Amino acid sequence: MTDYQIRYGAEVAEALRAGRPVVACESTIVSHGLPRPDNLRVAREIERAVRDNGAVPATIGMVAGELVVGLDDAQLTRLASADGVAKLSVRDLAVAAATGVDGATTVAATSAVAAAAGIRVFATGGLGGVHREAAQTFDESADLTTLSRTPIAVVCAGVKSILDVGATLERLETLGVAVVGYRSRRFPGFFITDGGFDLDWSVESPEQAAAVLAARAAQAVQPGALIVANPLPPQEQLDPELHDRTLTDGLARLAADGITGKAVTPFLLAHFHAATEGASLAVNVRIILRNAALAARIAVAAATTATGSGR
Ligand code: PSU
Ligand code: MN
Repeated sequence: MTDYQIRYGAEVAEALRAGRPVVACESTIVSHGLPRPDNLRVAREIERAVRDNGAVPATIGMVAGELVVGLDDAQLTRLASADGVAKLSVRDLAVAAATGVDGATTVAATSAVAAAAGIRVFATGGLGGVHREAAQTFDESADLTTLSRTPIAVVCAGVKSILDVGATLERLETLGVAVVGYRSRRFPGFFITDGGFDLDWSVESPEQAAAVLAARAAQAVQPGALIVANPLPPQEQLDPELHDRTLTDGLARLAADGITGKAVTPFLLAHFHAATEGASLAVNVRIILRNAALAARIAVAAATTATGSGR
């Protein structure tokens, strides 16, 4: 039935051949990170934001065992609506293909597949990271180790405070993953503008982010990703007091319900959406659309740079 090769959407294949800007988009936020039915609408809006800023969107996911770069609308609808869509990290990709399932790709899997496809920029919401009980549970997202060996720019709004933010930044340092703020030297906390930690570096424009990618490629020394942390403007963040209350409550429920492993992140995301009665959803959508727009502008700048240098 299949040779297990990556399948490309027609528009994405053409754009990659021509060296036009392409932005990878993640499907786990659609299948597991956002509530239905808003998730499908948001998935389409993400693609629209990429297009409006001059790049071609390539949403990545698995449909009946086929790994697709550039899902079409029917495939996107299926991953947003079907029951039992698997959450796929890198290690799951081959098993899921061989068993023919539907799956959504995490930041780790989306980055790895996008880089293999020759895509240099990826837009998402928040990264996975070090969980709060990691010293006991060893629960650290494979996003971190994957980003240490995957050459791609990931535009995100930092990590949610459901994680241990400080430990996540320490691990990113250890793993050799570059982190720059977008017009900020503070690491964002997803729903909240300031996650509580300083960054060593910032970039001031999409062109400067693209210059980092060009330098990285020319030096050919650092194997890993560039994280571009794009904070929400303070007036658009979730009310910090509501945020803290919801977090405390969510962590208590997690413990009470005995939720562990890969179910932790989706559980806490669903808790936020329910407990804030839509306030966190509106903020979440705003974050993703801003990241998609910035990623597209970086991809455009990177394509221009690459053309200019004759590569
Ligand atoms: N953080 C968010 N929203 C998300 C995720 C993380 O704010 O949707 C998803 C991403 O797909 C990320 C994954 O790669 O959760 C991390 O899951 P885990 O902690 O099980 O590695
Ligand atoms: Mn985990």
